[in-house]
Parts: sequence; C-alpha cells; structure tokens
Amino acid sequence: MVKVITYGTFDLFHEGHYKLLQRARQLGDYLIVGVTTEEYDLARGKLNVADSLMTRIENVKKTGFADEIIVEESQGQKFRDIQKYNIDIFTVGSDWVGTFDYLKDYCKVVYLDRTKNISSTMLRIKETPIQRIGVIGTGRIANRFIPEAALVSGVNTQCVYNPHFESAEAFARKWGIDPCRDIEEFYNASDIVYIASPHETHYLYIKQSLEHNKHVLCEKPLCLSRRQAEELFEYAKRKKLVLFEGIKTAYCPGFTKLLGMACSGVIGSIRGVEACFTKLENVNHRELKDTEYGGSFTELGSYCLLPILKIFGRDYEKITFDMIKGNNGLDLYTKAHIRYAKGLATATCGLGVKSEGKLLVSGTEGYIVAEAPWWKTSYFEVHHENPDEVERISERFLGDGLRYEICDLLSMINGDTRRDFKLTRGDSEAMADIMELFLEERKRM
Ligand code: C2G
Repeated sequence: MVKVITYGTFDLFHEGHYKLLQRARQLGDYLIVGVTTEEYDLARGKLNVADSLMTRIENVKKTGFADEIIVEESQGQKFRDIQKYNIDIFTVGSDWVGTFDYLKDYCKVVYLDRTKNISSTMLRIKETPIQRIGVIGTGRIANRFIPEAALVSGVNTQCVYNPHFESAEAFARKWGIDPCRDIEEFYNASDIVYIASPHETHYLYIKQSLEHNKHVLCEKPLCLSRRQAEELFEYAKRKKLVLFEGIKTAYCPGFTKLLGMACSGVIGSIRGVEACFTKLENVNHRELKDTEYGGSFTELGSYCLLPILKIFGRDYEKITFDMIKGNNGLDLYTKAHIRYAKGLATATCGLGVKSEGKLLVSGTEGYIVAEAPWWKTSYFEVHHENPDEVERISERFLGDGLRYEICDLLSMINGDTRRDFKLTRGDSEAMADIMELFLEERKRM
C-alpha cells in the first residue's frame, strides 16, 4: 500500500485545495492530510487565516479524499510524521518547490502543479471570497511579492501582465501563474491589481485598473505629482474601490510600534526626525539609467519621508533639496530638509553612495534610534539623558515584509477601514507633492 501525506492550512477552502487533495490521493492508496493549527500558522508567518481549525478540518473531510486527518502543530513535525506513519510520498503544491527537498532522504517528494486560476464564479457564492491578484511588472519587487502573497490567506495570485510578453511568460513560468498577452484578459482575471512597473507608468495603470473596477495596490512612489494622486484617490473613492500605496515599512509591526512610542511622549516633545536609506546599486539597473525618473530620491525617498510625515504631519513651513548628481543628471546622493514650526527633519537617500542607514527621532526628553534596515523595523532603542537607561524593543519582521501590506489591503477591501491610518490618502498625496517639487528642483539644479 502506497501511503501519501500532505499538509496545508486549507483556509477559505477553494478549488485549488480540492484539486490538490484529489491529485494527492491519486498518487497512492492511502492519504493523510495534516491541517495546521492557528499557533503553527502564526509561528511560520502565515497571516490572516479566517476559518477555525474545526471548520478547516471539516472542509478537508467533506472532499472525501482524506483517509485520515491529523493536526500539524510545529516545525519539524513533517519529518516525524513521515516516520511515524510509514509514508512513501510527501506532496505539496508547486508554490513550495524546493522547500521540502530535505525530506527526500526519508520518502519521495512530489510537488504538484498549483491551480493557477481560482474561478470567480465559484468565489461569488462565498461570504469572504478569495481575492484574485493580477501583477503588472516582472522586476525584482514583483518577484518578492509572489511568495509573500502566498503567505496571506484570502488571496490567490492568478496572472501577470507585461507589455513585453516574453518577460511575462518567463515570470509566469517561474511562479506557476498565467501570462496575459491582452490587458483586457488580464483585468478579467483579477480582483486586485498589483502595480510594480516603472514609476512613470503607475498613473495610467492605476487609472485603467480603477476603470475596470479593480482594487489597486501600487508600489511607491504611487504618483509623481499631487494633481495625479488627488485625481486617482477621488476616482477610487467614487467607485468605492481601495487604492493603496505599497510602502512596506508603513505596515510592518515594528515600525507601527516605533511610531506609537515616539508619539506617546516617552521622549518628550519631538523636535527632530532624521531618516537615511542608501543602496549601492548596479549601474545598469533602471534606477541609475532612467534619466527622467530614476535617481536616489524617487527610488528611496518614500521610505525616508514616511516617518517624517507620520510624526510631524503634512503642514511643513519649508522644504529644500540638496543633491549630488551623476554624469547623466540623476541624483546619486540627496538630502531633503523639511522645516516645521516645532521641528526639523532630514531625508537622506543615496544610490551608489553608502552611508549609515538610520532612523533617529529626537525629543525634549530622549531619542529613539533604529539602525538599518530600519525600513524593515525589527529592533529599536529608546535613550534618555542617562546612557545606562536604554529600553530595547524587538518586534517580529517576517520575510520580505510585503505580507503585512497585503494583509491590511485585504482587510480594507473587506470593509475594515481602521487600517488606513498607517498610510492615509493625505500621506500619499503629500509624498506625491514632494516628489513633484523634487523633480522640478532636480531639473533646475
Ligand atoms: N494550493 C494549490 N493551488 C492553489 C492554492 C493552494 O495547489 N491555488 C495547494 C498548496 O500548494 C498546498 C495546499 O493547496 O499544497 C494547501 O494550501 P494552503 O492551505 O495555502 O497551505 P500552505 O500554506 O501551502 O501550507 O505545513 C503546511 C504546508 O507547508 C502547506
């Protein structure tokens, strides 16, 4: 008798789960299904699981494919189960290719093709439908997005669009999703559009997605002018759609905690915010080649402006920019100085210039400091006059951190508006405004 085992959360049970169990059963004579506990999902960084363990087990049972159902509670259990139950084949969907190769010493490991398309008709009958994500763009950030989205329950990445179809094809092959040649076909297959294309294309793709009644998650900078940002947010509001700027830092738990502490008075009244983000970038990358929209500030400025705008607000008195440019006119090292009635702020960005990446918030009774990579905040310190009195605060930061914004976006789509304080429409519009001022200044300098 060939014994097969598979594991999963099986939340918001859908046809992808059904087909996987069906094929897993066909691999042998006896199928054991491990269903994860809430605690284990939390520990392995899977977010947003909606159904209870009982409901998820019940749904697996209803398929009739499982000969036995067990509960997966901890890391390392798979290895123990394989020995305990005398397993011949371990199987899981292809979104996990490679991850479980370490089990090959104990049994055969089979990655079954994941189901690319979750059909929308099937989903409409559900209370909380799975949101189908379509991706525009196939660059580095899009490649980071897919595995992060796989760890948020309630979404399924379905397809990708790139005007260069060959790029879409290669990307789709890599991630087991569908490449779309035609943009209409792409919109039909998506409920949420994730825009990760070059900056200057954001405006048109956002507009088009909203016209097609799709929610939008757009990489930063959302827009490069205030007028465009205002127009798009207004349009999204009229259509009752969510338009969401993806600055991952804004949604990560450590950063939210840092802001909360800074604004709670532990360091007195805040008088200064200094944020620095620099990167040694490959000279052949778009960031250093696109002479119109590349450069350090359009690339990294959103991260540095975020703590400044969140702490001091949008009513600054004066903003000035200073920059060192490369031969092609792009800024390689930029400082934005922002003066408020009661504080001073600096955003420092570098591409091809390396500095100590740090976020420093100074107050009348102390300071808060987070070292690089503060934009993925997992640790920060609170200091006072007495150097021995340091409060050290750690917070979990999972993977590449994009899962947090996907999770918040999903909650907003499902009607929870309490999440939008992390990055408001006003914040995004102010950033677009600053980007516009910066681009004008760069032309002049
Ligand atoms: N799946 C699929 N097609 C989809 C979605 C999921 O084939 N469109 C598969 C997954 O690859 C997995 C199973 O369905 O094999 C269960 O998926 P999830 O509930 O998302 O569980 P997962 O997070 O993949 O956990 O220990 C748990 C395992 O690591 C798998």
